[in-house]
Amino acid sequence: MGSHPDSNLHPVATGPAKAIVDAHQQDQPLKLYSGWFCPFVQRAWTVLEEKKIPYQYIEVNPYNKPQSLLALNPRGLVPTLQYDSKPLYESTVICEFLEEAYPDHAPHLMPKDVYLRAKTRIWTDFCTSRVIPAFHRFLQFQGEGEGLEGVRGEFLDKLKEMTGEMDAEGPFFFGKEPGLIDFVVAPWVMRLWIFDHFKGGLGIPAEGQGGEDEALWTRFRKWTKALEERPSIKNTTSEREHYLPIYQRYADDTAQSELAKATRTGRGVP
Ligand SMILES: N[C@@H](CCC(=O)N[C@@H](CS)C(=O)NCC(=O)O)C(=O)O
Repeated sequence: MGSHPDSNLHPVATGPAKAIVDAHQQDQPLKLYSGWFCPFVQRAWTVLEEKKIPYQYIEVNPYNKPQSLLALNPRGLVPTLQYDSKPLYESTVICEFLEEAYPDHAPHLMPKDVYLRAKTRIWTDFCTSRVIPAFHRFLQFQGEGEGLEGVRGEFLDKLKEMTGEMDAEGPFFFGKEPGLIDFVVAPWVMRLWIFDHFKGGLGIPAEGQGGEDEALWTRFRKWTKALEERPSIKNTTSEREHYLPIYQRYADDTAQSELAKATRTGRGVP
């Protein structure tokens, strides 16, 4: 485990996320075992921040698993939560749990409307089973030309499909206020810049150039802007330079087999 390439990743949160980490070092009954770089962590972390739930932030490297993490979660994944001395894991489960366990903490992120609650779960699953895999197929694709356009197009299709489900006005997925679905997808939206860095651009048409998809891309931009400006999301994000070496390995093809293995065993990769 110590030999995993990411066991050497930057050890701590930086930039805006550092201030939040520093402010959550005090002992609390609720503990978040976290990796600053992990998008699955960011789902749970933004929900804790949104709801101003008291928690203690504990940085661990899940590629160099400390006993304290393994004792709570034998698979050693982050995020892992310690609640009342009991362990909890799986980011989407944690998000729903926080919503239910702290009913007095506003904002309420699960819609009141039962249909929108169901829709939250459908698009949460779509994010996990469609958007994230397409994100990685695009990032890992080697070469240029038609093949690259193919994986890029496939990823953009997933974003378009999801955008088509949003409230027409927004700016958030279901309207004026953000909900759980926004925080479930936001970590990958916050990482879209890596495609500019590694793949010559994400490829979303410039304003006015979207043809028949212009309205969809306008709506998508409105959504991403609202996410990027949301303090809970902005302030749980670290400096770009420290994410780069992690994504570099996927973009360089050196992490193909890790991704395949992680996918087979139901784990995620950053
Ligand atoms: N399905 C999990 C995925 C969490 C996950 O895979 N986290 C990664 C870091 S981004 C991890 O802990 N990896 C350690 C490992 O694969 O051993 C969730 O949603 O919480």
